[in-house]
Amino acid sequence: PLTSSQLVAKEKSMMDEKRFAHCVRVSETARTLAKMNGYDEDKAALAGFVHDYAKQIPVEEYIKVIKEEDFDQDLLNWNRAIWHGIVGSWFIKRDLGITDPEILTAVYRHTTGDVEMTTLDQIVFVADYIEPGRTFAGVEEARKVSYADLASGVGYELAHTLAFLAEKRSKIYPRTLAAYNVWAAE
Ligand code: DGI
Ligand code: FE
Ligand code: FE
Ligand code: FE
Repeated sequence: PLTSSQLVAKEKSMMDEKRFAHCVRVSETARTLAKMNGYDEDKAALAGFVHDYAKQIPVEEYIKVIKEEDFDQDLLNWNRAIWHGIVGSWFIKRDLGITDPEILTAVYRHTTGDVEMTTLDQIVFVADYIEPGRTFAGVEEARKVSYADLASGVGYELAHTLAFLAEKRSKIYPRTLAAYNVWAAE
């Protein structure tokens, strides 16, 4: 395993400064949410820090890994927005030596959500959405809802992400839709 300064240096080498600053803010927000929800703060902070580790890995490298490793080949029909969580957790294990399944699963699920989400999954999913650098319409409401009740924050985020994607006529990943049905639909 890497020392923490090696881990920070490796992550920094993988992304531009804006993305790195986002990861730091998600880490801090995840720590706050962990404190409020009785979860291990250091673990939440680490999961938040690494959640977008793989966001800027080249598309060709993703395609190679999806083809050569044990991934659902349907992933080839998607893009980095979907890959960087699902395949990103594989890169994090390989490059950062993080093996804690709770952290890897939280990264795996951080973009789409899932039908089942642990407390850490919810923390990373919500922290990514409400970190202080986010400025989209509705983010203040998302913060209010999420700090009042974490699971309600997950529902708010899924409902609004789905509406945002549908408005653009983007393809909805089936797991995003399944998560919406569990966490957001009445
Ligand atoms: O990596 P970030 O930008 O910090 O945030 P993210 O990983 O939560 O989301 C990245 C993008 O993925 C965001 O613009 C919304 C999009 N996304 C989430 N679910 C789906 C999706 N895009 C498509 N096409 N389909 C989905 O189901
Ligand atoms: Fe992400
Ligand atoms: Fe997210
Ligand atoms: Fe993110």
